[in-house]
Amino acid sequence: MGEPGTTKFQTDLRRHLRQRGVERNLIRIICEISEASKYIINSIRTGDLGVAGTSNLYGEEQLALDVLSDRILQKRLKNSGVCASMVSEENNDIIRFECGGGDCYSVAYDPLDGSSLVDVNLAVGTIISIYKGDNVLLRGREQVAAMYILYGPRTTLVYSTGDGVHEFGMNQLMEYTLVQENVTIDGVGGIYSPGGQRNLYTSGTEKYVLSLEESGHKLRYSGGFVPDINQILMKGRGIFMYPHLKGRPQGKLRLLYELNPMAFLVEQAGGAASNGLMPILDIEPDGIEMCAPVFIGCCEDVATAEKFIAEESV
Ligand code: AFP
Repeated sequence: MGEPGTTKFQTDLRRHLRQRGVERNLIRIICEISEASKYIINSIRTGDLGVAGTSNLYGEEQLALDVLSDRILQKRLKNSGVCASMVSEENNDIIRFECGGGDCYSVAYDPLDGSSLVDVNLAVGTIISIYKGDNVLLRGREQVAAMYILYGPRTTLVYSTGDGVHEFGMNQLMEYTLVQENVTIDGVGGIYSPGGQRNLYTSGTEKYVLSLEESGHKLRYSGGFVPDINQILMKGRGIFMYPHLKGRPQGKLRLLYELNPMAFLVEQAGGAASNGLMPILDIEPDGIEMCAPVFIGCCEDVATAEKFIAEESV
């Protein structure tokens, strides 16, 4: 709850982080990112929807919004004075900054995940992974915080610093105020989000999806990782997958800026995240561009996925 005399709905992000005893410089990083999101919102609503004429390290064509969102975040992190290094889906290299006294942090981020959905007015998001020190090429288990901002009908911010998952909504003054604490994934069933081309699914994944449908799971897939994961977190049940595909054994989603932060949040909420064989958070990254298959959501559904994948490899 908030301090006496205030309801928890008046608890803003900075106050909440202080109440939870988060380290001062980590509060600074998280609040800088929340401020950056206000400029990203404006660029989504008014910005150029065209291409930037460049491509990212995956060879994917960049949109002007990708580049603009990346620049907004990069500037904020650099000016924070407590960011030692950062890596973005939109850049080819790790960028290093001079870091002042005190604790420093490193950030891996996807500035505008799902940006190709903006021109059809679907929800998109910013995904953030934070490590202590000057290295981001670490297992996801080493993260000290993860967060995302979801630009949908409402703008919401969800974060965890390892002490539960907490949701904030943006009010009319563009401030983030607490909506709910300790979001949990404790149900079974509900929805399933099957990413990737179905005709490229391996036999184990295909059997798994059929089992989900037979158990009454409803298909919910927007093509945006942030809204699709947010739906599972806020409903407290369900499973998202972007599996290994025939001809694409590592799937599509990026370990550093998409899978690790979401796996951190989902595990903090009592769920699970696996590449089909092992927890996402235990994967040793071999480079900033590393991708991995993913099954993420309620523990039971993830365990069932691993069983079908194990049987397929026999
Ligand atoms: P973009 O950021 O290139 O739009 O990709 C979004 C994404 O990385 C993730 O948000 C979705 O879950 C996934 O791609 C959707 O991929 P498919 O379009 O292949 O289903």
